[in-house]
Amino acid sequence: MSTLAIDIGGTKVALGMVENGKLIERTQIATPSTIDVREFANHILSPCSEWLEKAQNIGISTTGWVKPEGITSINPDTLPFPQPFALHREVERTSDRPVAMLNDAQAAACFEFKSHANLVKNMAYVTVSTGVGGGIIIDGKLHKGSNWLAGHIGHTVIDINGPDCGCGQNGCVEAIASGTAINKVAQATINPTISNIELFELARNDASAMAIIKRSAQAIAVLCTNLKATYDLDLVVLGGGVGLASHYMELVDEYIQQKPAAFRVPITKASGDYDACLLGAAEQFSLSLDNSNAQH
Ligand code: BMX
Ligand code: ZN
Repeated sequence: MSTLAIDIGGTKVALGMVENGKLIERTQIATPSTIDVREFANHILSPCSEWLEKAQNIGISTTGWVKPEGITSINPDTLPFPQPFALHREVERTSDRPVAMLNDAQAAACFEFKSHANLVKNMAYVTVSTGVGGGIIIDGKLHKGSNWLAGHIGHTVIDINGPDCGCGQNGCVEAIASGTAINKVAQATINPTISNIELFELARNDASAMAIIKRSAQAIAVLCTNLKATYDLDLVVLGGGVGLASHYMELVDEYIQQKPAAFRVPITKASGDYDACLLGAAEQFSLSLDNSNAQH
């Protein structure tokens, strides 16, 4: 089976051809700034017209709260979708292919679970990227909640006096640990033009740069122990540009190990690496997981 996979993030859109669970072609573009659904769909499909001809179906994973009627922003600072943004319907109309759509981290959780299914039943995928997202697997199934919101762990509050979050709360994990949050602190305290890649390089021998990264890692460790206390997880799988950055997961693990034993949870890097969400987009057409309620 050939699936055109599309992963929409706050910063970039990744596109790929997935055949029998393997990514055989891949490209990426900057996330379009248009809020017109037709323009958005045309823009993201334009680099892959050849792949589209071969694809039997299209799987989309996207930042945002994905409900049957479309995408809504929880944090419009990550990506301001007008609501509801019925991208799946528009892509279906333009491409004449079946389309399934899920939240990015929920999709990645489904993909990552496949590699661990023999050993674990309860697992969370946590992405630390533009925002902080999550997907939760309980008893081998994606936990969706009553209305597909489940997994928006970036918006659990860990500091009641913490910084404002675009979701309307303050002290959310996302407002402290995300790539956007790290960058905000770095711009204010180190150098107004530093990128997160440069910040990680600088942190090798600069204590103030390292302190910014450590604060993020500590917040993610608190998130992981909170998830352990809530769901008694067997495993947390970490992904995203920040989550996969050099030594970041090791830092998170150091903080987890400082917690009482009952709340410690094993943590590992995403087997799909930076493409876990993209592979998760295609995974919606796999029959191996009960995911039949994805938005079609
Ligand atoms: C935000 C939220 C989540 C998403 C997470 C990670 C929006 C637009 N997005 O918390 O739905 O899963 O960011 O998204 O409200 P990413 O863009 O960083 O991958
Ligand atoms: Zn929030």
